Amino acid sequence: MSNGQAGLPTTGEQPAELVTQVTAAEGNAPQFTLGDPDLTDSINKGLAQVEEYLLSELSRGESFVTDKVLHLAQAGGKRFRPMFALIASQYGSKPGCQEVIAAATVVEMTHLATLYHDDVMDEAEKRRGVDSANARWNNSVAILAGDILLANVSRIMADLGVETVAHFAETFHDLVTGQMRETVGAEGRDEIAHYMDVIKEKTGVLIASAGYLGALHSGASPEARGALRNFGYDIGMVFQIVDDIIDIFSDYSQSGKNPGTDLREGVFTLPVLYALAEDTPVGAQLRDKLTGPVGDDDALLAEVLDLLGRSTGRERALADVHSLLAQAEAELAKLPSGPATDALITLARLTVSRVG
Ligand code: GRG
Repeated sequence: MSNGQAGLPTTGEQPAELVTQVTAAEGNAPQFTLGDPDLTDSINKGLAQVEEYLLSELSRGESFVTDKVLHLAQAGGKRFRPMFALIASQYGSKPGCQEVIAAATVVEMTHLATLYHDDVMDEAEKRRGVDSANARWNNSVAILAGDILLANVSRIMADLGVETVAHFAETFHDLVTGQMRETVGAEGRDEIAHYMDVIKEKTGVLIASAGYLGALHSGASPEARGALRNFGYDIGMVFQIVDDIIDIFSDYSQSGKNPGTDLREGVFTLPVLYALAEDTPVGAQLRDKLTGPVGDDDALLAEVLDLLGRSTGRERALADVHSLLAQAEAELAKLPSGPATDALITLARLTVSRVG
C-alpha cells in the first residue's frame, strides 16, 4: 500500500467536461480548478486561509520543535482533504467560515501526524519528495514531531466544540486501529475483507472526517453531513485501491514510480490478493513464488509482475473500484444538485481515471 503518493491526475486524463486540476506552487496553497468559476474562487480562497492558519499554528513553540513540525507541511502535498472539507462546507449556510477553515486545518494536521508516524513504521526514506523526518533526523524525533502535531490538533479542536472532539476521538481510534490491523495481519481472517477494513480505516476515515466536519461547521443538515461522510469513505478507498493497482501495473513513465514497491516490502494489496486466490495455473505459480517480501530479488519481481499481468487481479480490483465509485455517486445523489456536487462527481471519476 503505497499511501497515495502518486498524486491526483493531470487534466490530460480527465473524463468529464469539468476540469479539476491541482498545481502546487512553491510556498503557496495548491490551486484547484473546479469547473464553476465562483466555486473555484471560493475554494482557492479557503485553501489559502487554511495554508496560512496551518503554518502559523505549526510555528508555535521553540525553533528546535517547529523546524521538525513544519518540515512536511512545507514540503507540499495535494491538500486534498482540506479541499474536500471546503467543498463540503458549500452545503451549509456558512461555506468557508472560520470554523470550517479551522476544521479543514485540523484534518490536514492529523493527516500530517499520521505521515510522520507511518514513515517511522515503514522506515520510509522519502515523503512528499523530501527526506522523511525519520531519515532526516531519527525515529524518535519523527514520532515526537507527530505527537506535537496532535497536540496542535487538540488545541484547535477545543475551540471547535465537543461534537468535533468526540468525532475526532473516533477518527483517531479508527486510524490507529487500521494501522494496528495492518501490522498484525489478517490472523486467519479472509484476506480481502482484511484489506478492505485496513484501507477504510487508514485512508477512508480521515477523508470521511473532512467531508463530515466541513459540512458540520458550515451548518449543513445531518443528511448532507452523512452523505458527505459516506462519500469520503468511498472515495478514500477508491483512491487507495487505484494507488495499489498503479503500484503493480504501471511503469515508471506512467506513474513516476517503479512498479512493485509494495511487493518488495511484502505488502500484498488487492490485485495481488485476488491473483493469489485464483484457482488457475497462474494462481498456483504465484502461490508458489510469492511467499514473502520480494526484497532486492529483481528476477523474482519480474516473474511475479509477469504472472500478475496474466492473472485476473487487476480486473477484479477494478471491479471493486467501480462498485465503490457507484456507491460514492449514490451518496452524492442525496445532495442538492449544483456546482459543488458536480465538482465532487468529477473528482471521484478523476480518481478512477488513472487506471480506467
Ligand atoms: C497519529 C492519529 C495517528 C495515527 C497513527 C500511522 C497511523 C496511525 C496511521 C497511518 C495512516 C496512513 C498514513 C494512511 C495512508 C493515507 C494516505 C493515502 C496517504 C497519502 O495521502 P495523499 O496522497 O498525500 O493525500 P499528500 O502528501 O498529497 O497529502
